Formats: sequence, C-alpha cells, structure tokens
Amino acid sequence: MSATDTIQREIERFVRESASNRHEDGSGPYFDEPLVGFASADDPLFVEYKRIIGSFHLTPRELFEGAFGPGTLHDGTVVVWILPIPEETRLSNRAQDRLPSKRWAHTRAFGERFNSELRRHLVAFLEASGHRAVAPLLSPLWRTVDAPPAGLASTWSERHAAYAAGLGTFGLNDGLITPRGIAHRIGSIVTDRALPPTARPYDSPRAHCLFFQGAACGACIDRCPVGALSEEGHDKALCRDHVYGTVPDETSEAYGVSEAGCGLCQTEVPCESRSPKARGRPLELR
Ligand code: B12
Repeated sequence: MSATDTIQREIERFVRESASNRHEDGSGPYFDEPLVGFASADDPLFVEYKRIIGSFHLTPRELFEGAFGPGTLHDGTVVVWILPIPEETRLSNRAQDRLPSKRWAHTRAFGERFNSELRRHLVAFLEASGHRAVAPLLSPLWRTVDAPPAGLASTWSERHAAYAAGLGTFGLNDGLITPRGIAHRIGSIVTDRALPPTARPYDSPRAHCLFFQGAACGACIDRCPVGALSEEGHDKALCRDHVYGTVPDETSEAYGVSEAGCGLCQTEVPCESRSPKARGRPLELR
C-alpha cells in the first residue's frame, strides 16, 4: 500500500471508529467518511497566499520550523481532510431560516472538538513512523487576524490548504465546494514526510460555484438571514456579528453550547452535498 493510502485509511478509520465522532444522544456521527488530499509544503501557492490573504499568513515551512527549529523541513507535505456533515444534520439546518439547528450547533462545538482529536491523532500516527508533524490550528503561531486585504482571517486558512490539496474551490459565500459539497469542516497538518501531491482537478479558485460559472444561482444569498451575502460576495463583519453575537445570545441556553455556528448558506443550496460542476451535469438554472 502506498504511504498516501496508509494515511488516508488511518484518517478514514479514525472518523469511522472514534467514539468522539458521535452525537451525544447516540443519533449518529458528526461527520461522514472524509475526503483526504496532499499538497507539497513547497507548493508555490503557499507563498502566493501571502499576497492573496496577507503577509501574516504562514507557509507550511514557517509553521513546521516554528515548531521544530530552523532548517528542519526538507521535502514536507500538507495533509488535509474534509469532514462532510451527514444528511440528517443538513436536513435539520435546511428547515432553519434565522438560527442554526441544534444538530448543526453541536457539530460546530463537539464536531470541531473531534476534529482537533483527529489533528492530534494524525500527528501521533506520523510520529510513530519516525516522522514529525504539526497541526497548524493547535500551534502557538495560529491566531485570528483582521487586516487587509482579506479582512477577518487567520495565520493558517484550512480552506486554502484544502484548495492546494486538490479538494475543492471557493463559492460566492467563501465556502469550499468539494466533491461532497460545501457543508463540512476541514482539518490539516504539516509533516516532514515526503508524499506525492494530489492533482488539482480545476483551473480556477471559483471553478465549482454555479454563480461564477454564469448560472443564475446565488441561492446562498437568499439563505443568509442577515444580508451578509450579495453578488459582490461576503460581508464578513455582518456574518461574524450573527455567528458570534446573535446566535450564541439566542441559542446557548437551549443548545448547551457557546459556539453554534450558523451554516444556513451551506444548506438548502445546490452545492450542499456535491459539486454541481464536478458531477459533469449541465449547469442548472433556477
Ligand atoms: C475567521 C473565520 C471565519 C470568519 C471569516 C470567514 C472567512 N471568509 O474567512 C467568520 C466569523 C465570518 C466565519 C464564519 C463562518 N465560518 Co468560519 N472560520 C474562520 C477561520 C477561523 C479562519 C478563516 C481564514 O483564515 N480565512 C482566510 C481568508 C482569506 O479566507 P477568505 O476570505 O474566505 O478567502 C477568499 C479569498 O482568499 C479568495 N481568493 C481570492 N483570490 C484567490 C486566489 C486563489 C488561488 C485562491 C485559492 C483563493 C482566492 O478566495 C476566498 C473566497 O472569496 C476558519 C478556520 C481556519 N483556520 O481556516 C473557519 C472556517 C473558514 N469557518 C468555517 C465555517 C463552517 C463557518 C460558518 C459556516 C459558521 C459555522 N460553523 O456554521 C460561517 C460562514 C462562513 C463563510 N460563509 O465563509 C469552516 C469552513 C468550511 C467550509 N465549508 O468552507 C472553517 C474552515 C472552519 C473549519 N475548520 O472547518 N468564519
């Protein structure tokens, strides 16, 4: 079995078997079978991200050598996974028009806790085979930033890592449209294990979004409860005020979590659980 297959199977096994990937009421997993992709740590895209996102955005080398010291990374790899959100959770959020469903909220809070367990597990798995790895989101170098040109961002964007690893492209609402759709969470690690990169089956960062392909979509615009989406894109401040203000104010007691997300623009949209373009079907006009 190739080294990439071994790593992919271990991620799949952990998602399938971990007790932490289960709703506390026993009603099913937070996440379905993952997608996994690999990018070279020296892919020029990661340097390009300093221009696209901001000079604060770290390269895989800066993250790895920040953890293990200068000159420690030779041929490194970024391993990225997509954790698709199952149908039952997506259906519950489709029915919402202002606040997320309880199931979605628990996926944001407890599903992300599981995602960090997976980050730690994969670091330990690579260490057991004599390699070193760092999970950017668990690194002391990771922090959120509010600066031009990206506005609200951070020192490591998991969506941009996933784009580099061939896993999907950006939608009008900024969400990453993967072959399993836009309703998912993402994780990544950087390792000094050299692995062949996954091909990127797209030629532009917007290739899988119906809106950018000229179809009369924009379904996510209508789904946003606070008008943060328009044909001009995503007003991150409005979005943040809802996701981190109104939503917790109105749901934390009922749902028992302080971070509930929103995700209305990721459900009841044509790209919810598939890439409308990647399926090779004709673009659907509404
Ligand atoms: C800060 C943050 C937010 C902010 C800002 C979001 C944003 N667009 O950046 C706020 C608070 C608004 C937010 C809200 C939400 N978030 Co949030 N958030 C983050 C966080 C912590 C950092 C994001 C970051 O650094 N972005 C970097 C900036 C630059 O990204 P961007 O502006 O979207 O990028 C644009 C440009 O770069 C552009 N672009 C321009 N030129 C080029 C050229 C090339 C070559 C490329 C590749 C791109 C590109 O493409 C992008 C799209 O326009 C990440 C976790 C992480 N560390 O990645 C989660 C994350 C992005 N959030 C996530 C989620 C799920 C949400 C919510 C749905 C809430 C929820 N959980 O229910 C909402 C809605 C998000 C939305 N519509 O984008 C997921 C996204 C998964 C997905 N399906 O795409 C992430 C990845 C968390 C995770 N680990 O899964 N979030």
